[in-house]
Amino acid sequence: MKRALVTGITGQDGSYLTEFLLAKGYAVHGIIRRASSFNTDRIDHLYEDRHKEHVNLFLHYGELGDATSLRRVIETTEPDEIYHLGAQSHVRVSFDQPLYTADVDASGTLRLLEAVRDIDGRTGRRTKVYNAGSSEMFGASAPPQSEKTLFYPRSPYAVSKVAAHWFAVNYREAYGIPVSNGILFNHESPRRGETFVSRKITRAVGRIYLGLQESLYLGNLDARRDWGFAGDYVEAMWLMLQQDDADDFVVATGESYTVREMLDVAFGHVELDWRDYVRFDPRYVRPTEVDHLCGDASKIRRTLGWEPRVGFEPLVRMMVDHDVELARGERMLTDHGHALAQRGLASP
Ligand code: NAP
Ligand code: F7E
Repeated sequence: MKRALVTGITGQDGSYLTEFLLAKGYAVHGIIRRASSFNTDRIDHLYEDRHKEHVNLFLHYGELGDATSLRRVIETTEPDEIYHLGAQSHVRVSFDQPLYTADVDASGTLRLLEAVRDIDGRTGRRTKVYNAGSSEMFGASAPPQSEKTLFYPRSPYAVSKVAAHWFAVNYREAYGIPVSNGILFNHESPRRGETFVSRKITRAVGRIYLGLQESLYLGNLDARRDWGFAGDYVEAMWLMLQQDDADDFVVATGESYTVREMLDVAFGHVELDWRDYVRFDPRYVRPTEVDHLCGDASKIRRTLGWEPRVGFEPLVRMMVDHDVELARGERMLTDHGHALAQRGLASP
């Protein structure tokens, strides 16, 4: 049985990847952060009591800022494959917390690679590593963006991801660690964090449709993104680690749409006109924006046979359907006198 270790297992991608790996027969170990409230919602449906006989999912406390915990978890779990997904992943927030973002996203990746370098050097193991890179690294470089496109990062998040990318390349070349960089374009799902624009929109559509919210405040509606489905993208991560030689790959659909077009599809799905509800709030505009990302994923299509299955419109409709159901549940609660959680409304 292969063993995988996943950093960021409680995130959107961590949850889809864990489902995928468990279905392939892996034992999956995940690193979670201690929090004052439960932060395992996205993987609760996969978790089994450790005391049962056949358990394949194990959680360990750790932190990307804490090299000792990373090292200890890698030493005790002896993974064949590490999927490094943990990060402060919000671009807007990275302008508010640049040092923290750099520490977790850039230095955190380096801490992980250092642990692998030492442990593999001592034991003779050959641990494969996937590093979660981002299309944000291309930033101001014109589309279509491929593995050959120059990085021109436009936020502390993107700069940190560029550093992590080059740390990974350097550790591959210097120490022979088989680390692959995935350069993934935006990917969304009903499990997407509620402060990213797609989910912020679809949550609002559900609540507006059910009479729980009056308006939706957004920033720049002209930004274009190449939006795919997270469930498709975790397969690409796994495919990269099934190769003998580590390499870097762009993962994208090859189509891009504006935030405005996403509003058309999302509100249109419940027959509402977004112009009646969407308002502008300059708080959501970034000091430096990334205007247009559209990926050229021909390398991974050609060499690993990966294809996206879910297109833009079905993706947005899937998310709206999910969030209308969620809002129905909230509506029932408010009808019975419970207060509605407002946290989604104060989002970056
Ligand atoms: P996400 O939902 O924000 O999940 C991030 C994960 O990282 C969570 O499990 C989070 O834990 C964990 N984490 C954050 N800070 C940490 C720290 N200091 N120590 C340990 N763990 C920490 O992100 P995602 O959408 O799944 O993305 C996965 C990875 O791909 C990230 O590296 C992201 O930057 C990158 N990426 C994402 C996209 C995309 O469109 N989704 C595109 C390109 C690249 P908590 O649950 O406790 O917060
Ligand atoms: O913004 C615009 C915003 O926050 C998309 C992360 O997963 O993908 C993600 O980063 C666009 C931007 O994603 C609001 O200005 C307008 O142009 O959903 P987002 P992102 O910044 O592209 C990349 C690939 C990652 O690697 C990241 O980890 O939408 N926008 N109004 C808004 N964005 C937000 N969040 N909120 C707004 O109100």
